[in-house]
Amino acid sequence: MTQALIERVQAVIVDLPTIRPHKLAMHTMQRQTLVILRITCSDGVEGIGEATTIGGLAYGNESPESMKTNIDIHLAPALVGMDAGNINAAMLKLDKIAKGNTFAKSGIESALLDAQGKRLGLPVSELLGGRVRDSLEVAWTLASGNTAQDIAEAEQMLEIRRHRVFKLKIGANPLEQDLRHVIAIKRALGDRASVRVDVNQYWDESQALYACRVLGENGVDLIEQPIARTNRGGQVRLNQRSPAPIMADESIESVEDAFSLAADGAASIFALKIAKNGGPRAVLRTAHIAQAAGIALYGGTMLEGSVGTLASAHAFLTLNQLTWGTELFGPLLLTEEIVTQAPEYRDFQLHVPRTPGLGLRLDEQQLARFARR
Ligand code: MUC
Ligand code: MG
Repeated sequence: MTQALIERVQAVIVDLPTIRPHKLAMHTMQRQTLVILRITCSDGVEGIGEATTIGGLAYGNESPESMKTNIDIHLAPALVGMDAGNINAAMLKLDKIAKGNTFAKSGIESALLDAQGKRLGLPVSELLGGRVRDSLEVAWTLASGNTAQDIAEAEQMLEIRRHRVFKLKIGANPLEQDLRHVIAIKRALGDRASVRVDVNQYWDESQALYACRVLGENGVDLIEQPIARTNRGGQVRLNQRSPAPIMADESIESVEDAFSLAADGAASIFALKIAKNGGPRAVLRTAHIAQAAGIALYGGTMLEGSVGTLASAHAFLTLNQLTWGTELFGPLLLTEEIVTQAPEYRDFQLHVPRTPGLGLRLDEQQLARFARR
């Protein structure tokens, strides 16, 4: 096979409406903004990827606009002319010229994997060593901000067999109000569903010590990122005392963070996100650290659209133990698609076909319609 070179790297900002406002502690989403990567290669193959965050700069330290600027000005020129099939060399070069920027790098790594998969006729999961499953359990986030509406939404998801695991976004309201909200939802759903919470760092340690006990005693299965990522001592103490397991999310901003969290014993579950690590290959390095440390795994999301969701899914399909399932529901939060065939959700799972690359094609009309001008 002749060598294919990277000819062009494009980043397109796309704004898509959501099915309802999505309330997180730090931000209420009225829409989602995706950064779609297109990498054109000299053999005519195009790889697609996605670099997506939540709420501009409210969640992570890259915004859609900064990702596009950094890709256009720094990352794309460094890649042009490189061997498109040597993903190691390409990502090492990006690590050399750009510190951090894991969201942008994740979109690029995904697009290079998609291109190589298409070139070789292999799904990305097979490029990553081979899948050990074809589908993934998918949780749904209840985040309407209203207890009765959240219960009705959960009942509907159970009824249509789309989700039986629910994550509740809390932290912004007074503590007792949030606790009442969670307990009411858990009581309504009972043993028919797993109920978990994500505090997005909004409690201090004193609140978390109390709240984790109350939630654990009321049947909540998992507590995600209760306190600030910077309070490592507090995370270690909570991990020892909470009756419900503690999951690290924002605490992991890199593979190195994952290592030091594991070394400190600061969480018993890791939320894996391609964006926080620098791509589908990078996230597996975090997964391997967790596995070696006896930390359980959960397939997280930055609420990506279909491209980023499938890039994550291909990586997660290669993991033997995914004890806590995934939350790869991003496309279902959006009212519009930018790929020709939407990912398939049925029987509580996301089903990932064995088509080459990520297995997706961009819908050019939809992309043009929603691309930011
Ligand atoms: C987060 O913090 O986990 C994941 C699901 C959701 O609703 O928000 C995200 C972000
Ligand atoms: Mg989270």
